[in-house]
Amino acid sequence: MAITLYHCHEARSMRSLWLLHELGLEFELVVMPFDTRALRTPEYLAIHPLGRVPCLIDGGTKLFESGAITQYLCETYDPAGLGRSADHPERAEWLQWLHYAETIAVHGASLVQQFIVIQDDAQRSPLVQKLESKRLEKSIEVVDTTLRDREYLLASGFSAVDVAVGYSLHLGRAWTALEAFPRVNAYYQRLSARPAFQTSLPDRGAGSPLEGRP
Ligand SMILES: N[C@@H](CCC(=O)N[C@@H](CS)C(=O)NCC(=O)O)C(=O)O
Repeated sequence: MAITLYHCHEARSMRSLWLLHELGLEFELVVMPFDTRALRTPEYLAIHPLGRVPCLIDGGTKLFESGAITQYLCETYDPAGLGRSADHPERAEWLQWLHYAETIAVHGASLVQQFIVIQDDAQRSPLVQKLESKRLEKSIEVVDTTLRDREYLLASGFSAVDVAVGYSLHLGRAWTALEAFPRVNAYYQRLSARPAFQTSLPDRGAGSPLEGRP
């Protein structure tokens, strides 16, 4: 069955792209500019009702929400590998981290809005910037504590939730230095060295909103 992923460079859809590469699946990639003029066309709104990314089409199945896409891809194409089935002892933890990835990312996304999307200085809010930065740091601290006794989020090793949270750290590091969290920093280095992660990054100058950030 043909898989298509709608993606903007270094957006939440990077989770789905990175996972598709980890799973070694064949797919068509549709890269869209991170720009409402491209994302809110009637054609794309018919695919994703909010005009956001990611959206995945797999034959007759159409899915948005990166967490749902992670779970769907694991359950459909890799039940015993990067996912954790309903009867697996690590299932609850796997689900927790899958969704915790968004807890981290919403703060990064809010900072993207504050520093990149809002272009008029007068419209930016130093208070929101301060609050969101602090909440981002706190959410990363939880990952740092978890990594005290393990290399990946699950004790059994690398799984799809490292892709989900790994993307959130990739986004978060644009706004807060991961060096302040030594275990998270080492974890991010391990994740970002993976060929599937590297393949999911845009070429320089390809127009990512994070371009020019650390
Ligand atoms: N919770 C959703 C978030 C989707 C989302 O907001 N994506 C952002 C990119 S990171 C987007 O498409 N923004 C474009 C816009 O809001 O115009 C997910 O994980 O898929």
